[in-house]
Amino acid sequence: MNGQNKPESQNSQNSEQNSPQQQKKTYRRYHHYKKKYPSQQQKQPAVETQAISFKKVSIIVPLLNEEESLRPLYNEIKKSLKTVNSDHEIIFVDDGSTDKSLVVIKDLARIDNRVHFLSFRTNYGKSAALQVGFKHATGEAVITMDADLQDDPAEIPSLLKKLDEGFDLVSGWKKKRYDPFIKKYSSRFFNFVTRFFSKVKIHDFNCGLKAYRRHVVQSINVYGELHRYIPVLAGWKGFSVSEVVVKHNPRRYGKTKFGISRFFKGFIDLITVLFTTRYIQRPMHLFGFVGMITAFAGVVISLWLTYEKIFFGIGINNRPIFFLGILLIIVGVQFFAIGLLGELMVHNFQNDRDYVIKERK
Ligand SMILES: Nc1nc2c(ncn2[C@@H]2O[C@H](COP(=O)(O)OP(=O)(O)O)[C@@H](O)[C@H]2O)c(=O)[nH]1
Ligand SMILES: [Mg+2]
Repeated sequence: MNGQNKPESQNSQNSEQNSPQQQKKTYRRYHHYKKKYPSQQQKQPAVETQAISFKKVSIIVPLLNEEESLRPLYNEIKKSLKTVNSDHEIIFVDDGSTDKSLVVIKDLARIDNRVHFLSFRTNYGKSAALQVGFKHATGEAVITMDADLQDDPAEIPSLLKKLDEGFDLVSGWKKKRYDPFIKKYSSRFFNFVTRFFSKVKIHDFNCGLKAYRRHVVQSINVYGELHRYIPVLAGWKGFSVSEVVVKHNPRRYGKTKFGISRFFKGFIDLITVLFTTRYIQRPMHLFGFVGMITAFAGVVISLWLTYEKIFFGIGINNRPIFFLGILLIIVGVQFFAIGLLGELMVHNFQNDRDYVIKERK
């Protein structure tokens, strides 16, 4: 019955609309409406686009079991990217998720050909996911962000703007954080120590939200859990690093993937970073220096004991400091030897891959 009524009503509508009288009415109604609500359309300006000199921006999202967040994240990224005048691609790197994350990503990739994804067979870690994402990025600017909506996609334009000022890396700074108490404060401590040792002057090293020029991500090597120290790796290669304050949100879905082990791993990684970036080319400067100081202290102690023995006849063999002297000499020589071995290895593996060339003719 409905089916029969429908065409009738449509017909009557059509005939009414087509009549000149009706057309006039509609016209008047429209103008009446416009007069009554004159600013309706002006109030919602067309989305203002920001002029950015990057032709294409790659958004890299490493993720592990974030099925609920992915769709809202995608929508928010898209919304945010409408405000910049660059083309874009979104690369999801699924790190062996065991929930429906991959299904969601595949769905998104089907409806949007700017969405790409890589899926690992098993969990290799966030650094590995970032590294592989970096390798596949084709944009001149690369943005990384967490998948859990704690990083706000609305900040993308401001990161790009800062990057466009001429910096090589712009890190987000979660000035007001929505994380558990212990994490907030331990993170502050980590950041302080890292800033002190690395001399890279930013506040938040491990913010998921970062923007890079592509040559930066192509010349750094992120593995293990070194993603926490990317600004250090970049800073020490001579890239300019800056930061902008970004909005941080509490986790909306799921739970954090980094437990208490992050604190221990974080410290060990800091040592690795200090070591591999600062001393890898000159191990003798570290080991040789420590070895020399240690051995020198041992020699001073031994000479002093010898002097006392010769001139004052004080026995050596039952004095505890005698053993300390010997120990210091042995340990010092060992440090020295490690430094020498390190130098030999550096000498053998020397290549020019680690030097980042800025310009050439
Ligand atoms: N690729 C990859 N991403 C991960 C892994 N663990 C966490 N993530 C992602 O890294 C981001 C931050 O992780 P999260 O657990 O929220 O850490 P938190 O915010 O520091 O507590 C999220 O997008 C996670 O999905 C992992 O093992 N591999
Ligand atoms: Mg998080």
